[in-house]
Amino acid sequence: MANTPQNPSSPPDEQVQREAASRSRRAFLVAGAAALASLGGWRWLVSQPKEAGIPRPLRTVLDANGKLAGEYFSNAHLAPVFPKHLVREPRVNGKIGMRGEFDPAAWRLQVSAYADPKQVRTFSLEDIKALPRVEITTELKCIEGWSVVVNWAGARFSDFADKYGLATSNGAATATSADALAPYVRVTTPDNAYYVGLDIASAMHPQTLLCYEMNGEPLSITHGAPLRLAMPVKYGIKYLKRIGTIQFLDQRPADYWADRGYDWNAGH
Ligand SMILES: Nc1nc2c(c(=O)[nH]1)N[C@H]1C(S)=C(S)[C@@H](COP(=O)(O)O)O[C@H]1N2
Ligand SMILES: [Mo]
Repeated sequence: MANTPQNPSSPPDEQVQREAASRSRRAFLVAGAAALASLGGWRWLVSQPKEAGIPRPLRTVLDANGKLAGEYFSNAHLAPVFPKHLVREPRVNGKIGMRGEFDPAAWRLQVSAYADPKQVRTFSLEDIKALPRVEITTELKCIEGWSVVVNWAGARFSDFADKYGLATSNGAATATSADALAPYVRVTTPDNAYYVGLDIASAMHPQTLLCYEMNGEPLSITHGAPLRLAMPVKYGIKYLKRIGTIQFLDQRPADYWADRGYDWNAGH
């Protein structure tokens, strides 16, 4: 992990300006969404009907065989999926945290679990690939106003967290009560220059993937190899490329674009 941070405080101006311009175009939408957003995420989750003491969506997401997921999540809760023939190659759109030397072969994912935040656990790409492979064809929507249908393949974030007991306060694979789960997740590039904050419900959403393939090919370096996020219920700003670290946290983490004025949730 010998990455040289490349001026993390000075992101590419051009992209900042483009994203900022889209922000003002979208300002009226965001204002309207803010009221909804304040009811969203964790608070929405804990207000859900309980099953065995766990808010039902979480119980569902954490269910090992995944069978309940399709029953509980209606289409309204899932981002729409598309036929595979509609996929296109997305443009490479954002290089923050992706400058400098990088050796994917030497890459390791560094995780701070909720139960043991001081200890850093490392995972290889093989560990991620050993989890059930999930494919999904959804729309990647950028706040700049474009969208493209992309086929993603990888492991469910929830399968990863569940298998290694990363999200629970006692390190168990599955939460036994809602407050045993970390409320937030922080994901960063290896150099920490790009970072996203996620509420646990979005991170554990069944469509949130740790991706290693895009449109049937191994992920390219510019699209985030060896591992990136895809979360179809969010805008592209949350699809962090080149994941270096994942932390499960009590406090709402900072988010690169939220720090620059954009809606922290960035859902759609
Ligand atoms: N590390 C990193 N990840 C990132 C970005 C970035 O600047 N750096 N930009 C985001 C934005 S704004 C978008 S729209 C998507 C675009 O993904 P793509 O480049 O694979 O098309 O990546 C996201 N992930
Ligand atoms: Mo974007």
